[in-house]
Amino acid sequence: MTATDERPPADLEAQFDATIAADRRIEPRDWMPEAYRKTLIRQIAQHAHSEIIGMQPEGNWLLRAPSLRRKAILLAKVQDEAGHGMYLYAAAETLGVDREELTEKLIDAKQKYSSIFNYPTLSWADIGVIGWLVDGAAIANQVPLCRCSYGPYARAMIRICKEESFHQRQGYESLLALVNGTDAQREMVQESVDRWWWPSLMMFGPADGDSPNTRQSMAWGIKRHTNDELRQRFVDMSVPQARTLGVTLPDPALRWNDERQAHDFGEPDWSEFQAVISGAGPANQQRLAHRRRAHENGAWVREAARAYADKREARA
Ligand code: BYC
Repeated sequence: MTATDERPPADLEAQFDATIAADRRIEPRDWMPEAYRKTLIRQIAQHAHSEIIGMQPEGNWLLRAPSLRRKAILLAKVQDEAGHGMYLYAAAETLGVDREELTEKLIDAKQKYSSIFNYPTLSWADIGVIGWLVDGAAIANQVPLCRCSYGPYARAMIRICKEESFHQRQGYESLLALVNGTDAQREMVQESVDRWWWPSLMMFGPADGDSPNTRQSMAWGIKRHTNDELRQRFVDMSVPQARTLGVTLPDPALRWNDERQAHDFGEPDWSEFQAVISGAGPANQQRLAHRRRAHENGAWVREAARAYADKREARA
């Protein structure tokens, strides 16, 4: 019996169901339904691609960071994102795909990556705001994934979340420095928040009523909360942080609802979200072209590594 057999003996299916019901982890050696495996590959690959493409908007400011200290921090963060991509591709490989195949799908635009990385980084404040809002949203979304039912993904997420937490703090700290600076610096932060707030809310995915995958992913213990639940958590978390920074979140509908003990907020522009995830966002073409070029430029490294591995194997 292999992991991909269509009709498992009833006991294997029962064992899988019992593992999920008891909130234990499914491991690569365990039988799993094909649809569970495919859902995980889809989500983990999309997540890995996001980490790798996510290096581009921040990498854009490496040569223009305002001080050596800021440059060193940003460099470390961008390198961390590469590491996250690697952990995640490794987790996907335990499901029987290889990263070469996943990379091909990314550069052929056959697999998605997070919508957020299709927006340009236009000012230095964007780097702080990405740390605060984008990494903040990433944490809200990813902490529950540490309890995902698939063991290798859950374990990768524990490590990633620790690093994301540092990323979020460095972003916030960098914004604190700017808002305590000149008027021009404060304006730069506000202008950046105005651009990144709504795309950050979209990171959580479509509204629950329009999310085809949530119900099944929650039944399998892959997702632990719906997209709207996590979006709400993120809004509630961000409002007091915005107050401390002295910035305004660009949503006239945003207000505390005493009855719900949560903030009410406006609706993201879902047509913009659909355009961005279908390849028509402001930087989609540029991001994929850059990734494609990097892949082609790295061909000699892959060839050399392969030749070296073959040589070692022949010697052994
Ligand atoms: N962008 O049924 P739904 C990071 C797609 S990296 C693009 O709700 P699901 C970071 C979705 O894939 C951030 N596509 O889907 C890195 C589906 O399309 P397909 C990445 C999106 O999977 C560097 C369709 O819309 N984080 O944090 O149940 C620096 C319907 O959606 C998006 C992860 O990947 C989107 N925003 O829920 C800083 C976390 N949203 O595949 C930070 C792991 C939805 O059917 N992933 N789609 O063609 C998840 O938690 C879930 O996959 C999502 C979507 C909540 C994103």
